[in-house]
Amino acid sequence: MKLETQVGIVGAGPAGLILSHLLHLEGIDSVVIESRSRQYVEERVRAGLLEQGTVELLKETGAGARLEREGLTHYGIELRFGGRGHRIDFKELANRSVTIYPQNKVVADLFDIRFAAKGRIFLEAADASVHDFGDAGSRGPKPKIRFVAGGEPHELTCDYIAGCDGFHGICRPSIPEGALTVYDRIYPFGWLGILAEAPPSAEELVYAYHERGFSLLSMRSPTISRLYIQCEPDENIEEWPDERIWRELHARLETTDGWHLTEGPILQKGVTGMRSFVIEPMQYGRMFLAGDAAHIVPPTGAKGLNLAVADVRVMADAFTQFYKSGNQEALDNYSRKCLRRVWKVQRFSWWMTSMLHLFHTDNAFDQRRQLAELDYVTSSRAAAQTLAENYVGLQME
Ligand code: RFL
Ligand code: PHB
Repeated sequence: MKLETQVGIVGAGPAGLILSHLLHLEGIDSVVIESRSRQYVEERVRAGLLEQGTVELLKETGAGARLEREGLTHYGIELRFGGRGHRIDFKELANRSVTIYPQNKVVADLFDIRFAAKGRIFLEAADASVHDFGDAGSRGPKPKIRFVAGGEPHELTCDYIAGCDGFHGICRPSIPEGALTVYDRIYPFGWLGILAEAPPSAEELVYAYHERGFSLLSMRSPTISRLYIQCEPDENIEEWPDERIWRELHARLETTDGWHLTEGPILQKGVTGMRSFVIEPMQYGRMFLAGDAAHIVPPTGAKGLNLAVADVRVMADAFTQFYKSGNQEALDNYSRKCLRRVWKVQRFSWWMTSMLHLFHTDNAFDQRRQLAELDYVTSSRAAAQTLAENYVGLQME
C-alpha cells in the first residue's frame, strides 16, 4: 500500500509520540511506525521522573490530565552516605520541582490522544527501512519508509523522516558509516531494578552511596516502590532471589537513626547496563534523530526521557517554522541546538554516576574523594544549587 505524509516517524516511544502530538497541534501531518504492540510499549517499565519543563509541556498541550491527577510532585531529593541523609531542596535552590509519573503512563496517555485525533499509527510494523533521505550536503528527493503491517508491504513517502526508534532502532545505522562521529563510554556496572508492591519508604527519592555499591529508592505511586542497586553489568538475575535483593537494599540504605525500609512482593525485576553515548550530528539529509536514537545517558540523573522530550520540542519548532514560511534555517540548526543541551545533560549524568557508584578500579583514595564530594555538595549552597538546577532540568533555550 502507498501512503503519504509530511513527517514519517519511526518509533512510538515518548519521542515519537510527543513529536506526532506537537506536529498535529501545528497542523502538520505525520505517520508513526512502531514495531511493537501497544500493550508491549505501554507495559515496558522504564523512566519514572519528569522534569518540570516536561510536565508543563504535557499539561499545556492537553496531554496532562491524568498526570495532573496521579503525578507525585517532589521538591527535593536525599543524598545518603555515611549512614545519614542530606536533603537537596529544589524549591529553595532552583524554585522548581520534579514529578514522579511513569513513562508507560506518559506513552499510554499519548496513544489515547493521538488515536482520539485520528492520528495514523502503525503498530506491530515489521522490517521497517528508510530510503532516499539525501546526504549531509543535500536533501535530495522525497524519502520513503518501507514496512510490513498486517502482512502487507507498505511504502510511506514523506518530506522528512524523524528517527525516534531508540538506541537499537534502524534509523541511525542507516546513515552511511563515516558520516557520524560516535562518543561513547561504557560503565563497568549495571543497575538491578525492582518494582515492589510496598509503600515507598521515603517521601522523596534517596540516592545512596555505600561501600557495597550505589542504591536508589524511587517510586511509582503511593503503593508501589521502585528500587535499584548497582550490580555487575552482566549480572545474572537468576542469582538474585527476592531475599537477596532485599538484604542488599537494607544494607545499602541503612541509616544510623533507625529509618526503616518497607518490603513487599516483587512484581518485576531486571538488569540494565549503563552507558553514555552521543552521535554528532543528529541529522543527515532529510532524516533527524531524537531521543535514545541519538544519545544515551546513564540513569543516575533521571534524564533520558526528559532529553528525548527536549529534542522533539526543538524538532517540532523547526518543522513548524519550515511549513509556515518555507525557511529551513531552524531545520539546518536542529542538531547544533540540541547538542548544546545534550552535552550539558551528559556531563551531569556522568557526574552523578561517578560521584555515587563504586568503581572496581578505584582505591581507598578515590572513595575518600567521593565522600568529600558528597560532603561538599550537601554542605555548600553553591554546589547544592548546581546539582539542583541540573536535576530539575535546564531551561529550554
Ligand atoms: P524508546 O522509548 O526506546 O522508544 C523507541 C521506540 O521505537 C521502537 N522501535 C522501532 N519501531 C519501528 N521499527 C523499528 N525497527 C524499531 N526499533 C525500535 C521501539 O519499540 C520503541 O517503542 O526511545 P525514546 O522515545 O527516545 O525515549 C527514551 C526513553 O525511553 C529513555 O531515555 C528513558 O527510559 C531513560 N530512563 C529515564 N529517563 C528519564 O528521563 N527519567 C528516568 O527516571 C529514567 N529512568 C530510564 C530510567 C531508562 C531505564 N532503562 C531501562 C534503560 C530507568 C531505566 C532502568
Ligand atoms: C525511576 O524511578 O525509575 C528512576 C528515578 C530516578 C533515576 C532513575 C530512575 O535517577
